Amino acid sequence: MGVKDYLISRINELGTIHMTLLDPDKVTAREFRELALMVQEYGSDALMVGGSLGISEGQLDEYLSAVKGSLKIPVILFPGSVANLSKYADAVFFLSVLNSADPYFIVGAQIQASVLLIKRFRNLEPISLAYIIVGDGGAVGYVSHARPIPYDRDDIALAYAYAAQLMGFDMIYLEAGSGAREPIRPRMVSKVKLLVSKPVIVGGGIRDPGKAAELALAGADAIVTGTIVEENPELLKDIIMAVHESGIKRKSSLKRN
Ligand code: 1GP
Repeated sequence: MGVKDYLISRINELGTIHMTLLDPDKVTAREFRELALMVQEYGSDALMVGGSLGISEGQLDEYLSAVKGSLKIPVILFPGSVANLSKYADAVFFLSVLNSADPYFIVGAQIQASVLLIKRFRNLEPISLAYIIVGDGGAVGYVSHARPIPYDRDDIALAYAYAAQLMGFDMIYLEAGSGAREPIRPRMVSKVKLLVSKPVIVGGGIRDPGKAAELALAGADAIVTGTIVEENPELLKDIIMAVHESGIKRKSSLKRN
């Protein structure tokens, strides 16, 4: 089974899945391996690898080759630039920053990356992703020249998400930015989910189980956490549990109605 199909089947099974984002630039190769094995043990459903401020291909290869073979969960690249590809990953989020003001981040980098995917990284499964930046936006918002959607403008987020679905993206990511002071609001997630059928991933600034549960109950198909794994692994365990429990709760209440 491909990675996209795996993610969709986990979402169908659990209601909401959890993915951990690790930034190789913030940890050593050894820490990376330990953290990757730990999040798998805690029940995270996939490992995303990337960062907005530069990782070299050599560094990615070094870090990923050290975990290849020991991980059962898929490794999905979450590239901040075209240099962030590695043959040691299973898939790549082929992302377009839909609300960037610079066409390079919407389609320019993707053209460069697709040449690399055709010529050098044929084993990497591309999963197309509409990346929509909201609120704080964090480093990724700054670097990709995004015009972040205000936290309370559900209507604008909805317009972007529906456009993304019509354009044929596999998945939609509502991103508040790594370390955001406030995560995406549950109301925005539930409105988007009412309209779109593609999986909706939510991330940025989620650092407690309560918030993660609210977002899962609002309909998020996947919750991403990054920073917390470095800061408080025990809390990450509780977040993963809260995501899965709330996802299953939402799923069973949908079945009843
Ligand atoms: C960033 O959404 C992710 O792309 C993770 O954000 O580091 O705030 O968990 P955090």
